[in-house]
Amino acid sequence: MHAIDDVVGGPALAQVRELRTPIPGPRSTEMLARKREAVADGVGITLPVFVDAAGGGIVRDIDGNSLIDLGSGIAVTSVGNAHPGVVAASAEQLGRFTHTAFTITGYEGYVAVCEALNRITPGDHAKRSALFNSGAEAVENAIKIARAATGRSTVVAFDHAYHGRTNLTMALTAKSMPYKRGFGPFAGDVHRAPMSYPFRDGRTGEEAARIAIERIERQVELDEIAAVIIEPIQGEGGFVVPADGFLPALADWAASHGIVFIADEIQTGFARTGEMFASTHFGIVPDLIVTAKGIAGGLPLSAVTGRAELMNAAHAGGLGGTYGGNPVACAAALASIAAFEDGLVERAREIGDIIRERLEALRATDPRVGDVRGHGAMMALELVDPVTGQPEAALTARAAAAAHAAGVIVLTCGTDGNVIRLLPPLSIGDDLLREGLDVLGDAIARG
Ligand code: PLZ
Repeated sequence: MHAIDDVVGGPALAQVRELRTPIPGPRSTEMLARKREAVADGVGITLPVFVDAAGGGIVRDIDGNSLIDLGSGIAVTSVGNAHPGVVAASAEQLGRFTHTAFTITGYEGYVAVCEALNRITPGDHAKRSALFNSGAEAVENAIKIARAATGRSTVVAFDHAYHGRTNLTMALTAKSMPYKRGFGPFAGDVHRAPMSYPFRDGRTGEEAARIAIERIERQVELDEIAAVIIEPIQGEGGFVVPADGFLPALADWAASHGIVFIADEIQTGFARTGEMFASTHFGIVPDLIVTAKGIAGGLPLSAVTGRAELMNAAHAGGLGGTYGGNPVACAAALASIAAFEDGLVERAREIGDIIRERLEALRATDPRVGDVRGHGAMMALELVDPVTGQPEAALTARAAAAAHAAGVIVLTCGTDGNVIRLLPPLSIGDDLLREGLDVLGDAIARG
């Protein structure tokens, strides 16, 4: 299986795009046939190559093709794939013990990750954290905590929202295909409010917030609302950046009615946007903040962090799970957080400047590039018909496919499937990043 070369991931992997075969190559094609016979069809693969090693800004497949990584999985390997510090800390922990169940016998790593999260998340109030495995599981727990703390049941989520694939988080997620169709009935007591989407609604943040609040207040009694949950910059829904003023107005309204304000920073957290957390861009301090993805350099870990009095509202034994806060994932998280604090926030801004300049140049010359938006290393462009303004999903899919064929991993998103998003690992070099952007530019131009 590792016949190509030495199997060296991380920064030791040669940082060059190189295609030795068409994408997918013969070995990946063979593997895809095995996948079809063994893996449920519901589990898709966007770019059907099988990976041999990854690191820096490169993903190398089993045919020896080296692809430029502009996805980081889905915003997960922000510190870099097989980051040396993460590998060393995880390996050291693996050699000591792999599991105890924190709720049976404790270990320091879990406590240290909670201490770190309490320290680095927005706000200097007293905080507590709890650890879980996936983003969806953490969202579920944030809602449990908000309900326990308020004695209320209703949750408000937004248009274009994505919060996961479990039953409650499917209810919170807006888009039907592919996430929800056929999988209902969904959890109740969820109401949806309009999102601020400046490119489409042209509204100020204050106007958009007023409309959202009016809509909520018509649907449900205020003293029944436990929480509002929102991604400060929406991920799967299209990298929608709300207009300035929207999030603060919403947070103020929530605070004045005893409603818990939950920021889902699963995709935006950990240096990704050029701040440690995206809430900071908008000047808000969430009551609860949900994290996952970038937290542990690729190992599964998620968290809920927030005001001590809310976090402590659930009765002893009310929060848990067999694997939550696995010791190896905690060791990886501590190493990742150390790396984020050692210059990666600044690096995300530099990456953002490079991407923005390139995407703005595309927009200046191609009227189909309707909008360029994002912060730091979380940037996107929205493709539209220049005459009608309608979403151009087919062009988006063609452009992404052309980039893939040329050896650049890009992801699409958006309720209408017409957004190309860029989420490079923060370990990518400038040259590789520029090359990836050039390939993407060509792919759009030819699309
Ligand atoms: N909240 C904001 O971005 C995960 C989903 C990929 P899990 N987004 C990627 C897919 O197609 O399943 C996500 C997110 C936000 C919650 C989640 C859910 O996190 O770790 O996938 O459960």
